[in-house]
Amino acid sequence: MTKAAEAARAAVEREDGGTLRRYYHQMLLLRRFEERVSEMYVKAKIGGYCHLNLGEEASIVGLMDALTPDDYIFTNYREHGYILARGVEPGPIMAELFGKETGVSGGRGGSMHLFDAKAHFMGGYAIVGGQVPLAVGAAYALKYQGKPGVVVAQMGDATTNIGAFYESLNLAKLWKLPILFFIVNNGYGMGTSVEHGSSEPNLSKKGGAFRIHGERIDGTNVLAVRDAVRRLRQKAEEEGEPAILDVTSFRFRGHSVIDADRYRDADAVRRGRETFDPVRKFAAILRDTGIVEDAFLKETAELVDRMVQDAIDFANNSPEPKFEDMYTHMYATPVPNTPDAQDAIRAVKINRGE
Ligand SMILES: Cc1ncc(C[n+]2csc(CCOP(=O)(O)OP(=O)(O)O)c2C)c(N)n1
Ligand SMILES: [Mg+2]
Repeated sequence: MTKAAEAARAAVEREDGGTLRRYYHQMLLLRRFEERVSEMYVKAKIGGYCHLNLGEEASIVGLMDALTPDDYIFTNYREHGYILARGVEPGPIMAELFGKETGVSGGRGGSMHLFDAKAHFMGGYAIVGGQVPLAVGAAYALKYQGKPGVVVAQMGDATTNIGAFYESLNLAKLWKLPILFFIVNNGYGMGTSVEHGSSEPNLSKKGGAFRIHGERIDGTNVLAVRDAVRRLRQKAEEEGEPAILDVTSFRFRGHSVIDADRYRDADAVRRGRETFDPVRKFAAILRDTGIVEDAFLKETAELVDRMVQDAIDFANNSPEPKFEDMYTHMYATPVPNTPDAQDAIRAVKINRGE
């Protein structure tokens, strides 16, 4: 056994069994949800772009378990797992992907724009880096209003090459804001590897010029992620000390569900999936340490399958948004009788086959 594997096993043995079983259940829910989403996309139930969290389950569950209900989360467009792990019901999340009225964003946002204000889940942003300055603004608001909690700015590795990232780091440190920059380092920004896109491949160092502390964390180890987030979260909240977390993982599929992933060697991808599968690794360690038996793994799989099937049924049986509501939830004044608006309505009707 490697040193890392020994340490991982020892950490599991120190942990309470109920907590470990809960993490496994959540990680498997994320896994099955994304697998079925991929299937629903092929069946044309889901339109637009769609990005999956496959391979990132441990980093998501570890992060979310370390947060409190006061905390706020801003993410990129690869966010299905985050809102699920935040405890939002799978049905309205799936319904949002299906563009239905019952979706978390009323069917107006889709896969990249999941949102739930009550859960402090501030969404899904499609513009790379767009969420980062917004998260800094929210952290400023918490500090200004003297409220408890921290803000998490989740992003991908390639996002650390965007200018707004550095402006955000500067203000976060300068103003001593309660914020964590949670970088999901899945090795790629679309078809560009970290080594090709970033002059500093160790992303935890990218706050150096701003005197921001950074750490690299194994994103396939749920306990390692949770413990790092807990520790850094506390410093952010109590001392106004922001931090960068460079959380490594392996991207199981192409960038989005329609990416054929031709720029990666197929054998290397197969090997990567075997080596870095956080769900399988966790199941193996729980079984080897005697914390769970095969029956538990089987029951959990059945339970999760049912939950995701229920979410799909809910989404399928939900109504489409109504035409009369086309201009609700908008900042601009509705102008439903202009020729442009009538064209838009006709286009949607044609799409729906009406
Ligand atoms: C400002 C901007 N530039 C380019 C794009 C196109 N784009 C979408 S995702 C992406 C890659 C981002 O990769 P990363 O930050 O590593 O996140 P990941 O997809 O791996 O989660 C790019 C370039 C965009 N959406 N916004
Ligand atoms: Mg990436």
